[in-house]
Amino acid sequence: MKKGLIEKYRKFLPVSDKTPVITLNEGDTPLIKGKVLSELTGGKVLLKFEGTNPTGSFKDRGMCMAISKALEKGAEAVMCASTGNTSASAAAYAARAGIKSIVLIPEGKIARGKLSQALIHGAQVIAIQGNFDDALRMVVEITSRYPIQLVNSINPYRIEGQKTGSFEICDEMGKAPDYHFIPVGNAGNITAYWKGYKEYYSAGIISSLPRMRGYQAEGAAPIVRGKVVPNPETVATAIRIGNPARWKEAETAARESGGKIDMVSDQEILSAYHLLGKEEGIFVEPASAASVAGLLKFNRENPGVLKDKIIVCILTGTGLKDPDRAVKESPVPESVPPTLKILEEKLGLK
Ligand code: AN7
Repeated sequence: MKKGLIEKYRKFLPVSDKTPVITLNEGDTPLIKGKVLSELTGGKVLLKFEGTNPTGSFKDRGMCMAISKALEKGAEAVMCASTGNTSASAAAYAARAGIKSIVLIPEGKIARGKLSQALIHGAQVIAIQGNFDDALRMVVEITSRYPIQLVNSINPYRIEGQKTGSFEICDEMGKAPDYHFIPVGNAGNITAYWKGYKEYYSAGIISSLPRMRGYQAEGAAPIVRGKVVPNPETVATAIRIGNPARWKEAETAARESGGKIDMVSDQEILSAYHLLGKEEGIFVEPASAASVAGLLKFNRENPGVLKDKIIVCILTGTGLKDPDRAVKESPVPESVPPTLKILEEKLGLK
C-alpha cells in the first residue's frame, strides 16, 4: 500500500515524531522497461516515470519533506521560484498543509498544465518579467528578510526527499544500475539521486554505484560551458536555467561517479520526446526527454559500451504538463463530415 515516502523511508530521513507529515502518497513510481531503447542500446533500459507522482513530477518527493519541515518549524508561508513544476508541487503541498504559498514564475515561459496547478491550489502566483534565475535571486532575498520559508532545492530537505528516488530503484532491482541518466536544470535532482545512492552504498544495501550522466539543454547549458548563461533558451522550459543553484554538487556527482554533465540539442530532446510517446507508450514533458536524448547521444558516441549494462533514465514529469507543446509537435487532426462513406475513404478502408 502506498503511504508516502516519508513513512516508507523514515529511517533515512531527518524526521522525528514531532514532524507533522504532509503527504499526498507521493513516490513509489514505476520503473518501466524501455523496449525499443533496450534494443537500440543492447542494455537493459529502465525508465523511472516520475509523472505518476501526485502533481505529475518528481518535485513531490522533495516537497513533501520541505513542507513537512516548514510546518514543523511553524512557517505560515512558503515561497519558490519556478519554471513550473516546483510551483505546482509547492502549491499543492502548501494547500494540504493549510499554509500560504507564493510562487514566482518567468513570464510567458511556463507550461500551461503547471500554471493551472499553481492557480487551482491557491498559490499567489507572480509572473516576473525575467527568467528563472532572476526569480530565484528575488526569492532568496525575500526569504532572507521575511519569515517565509524558501522551498527551492537550495532547501536541504528538498534533496532529502528526492534522494528516495535512488532508494526505490535499488530496492526494486536489488542493486544499483550501471548508468543513471537524468535531466539537469537547477541540478537539485542529480544532487539528490547521487546522495541517495551513496547512502545506500554506505549502509551496505548496494555494493556498487552508477555513473551519473546529467543532461542540460544546449541553449541552457551553463555547467557544460563552464559559465553562467544570461539568456537561456530551450523548448524544454522546465530546464531553461542559466545559473543552477546546485551547480557544484552536480559537478561533484559527475566527477565522483565517473560520469559527466553533457548537453543535448532541442532537436535531440524532441526526437526522444516523440520516441517515448510513439514507441514506448510514455508521454513525458520535453525536459524529461533530455535523459533519453542523453542516452541516445551517449550510445551513438560510445557504440557497444552499454551492451548488457543496466541503465536507468529518469523521466521527471508527465507530458500533460505541457499540452501546447504536444499539439504543436503533431499534425492537426483531419476534419470530416459525419458521413460513413467519407470516413471509410479517409481510413483507406475503401
Ligand atoms: C520536468 O520547477 O527547476 O536539475 O522550477 O521540471 O533538479 O532542477 C524544474 C526542473 C527536470 C530539472 N525535469 O531538475 C522548477 C524546476 C523537469 C523539471 C528538471 C525540472 P533539477
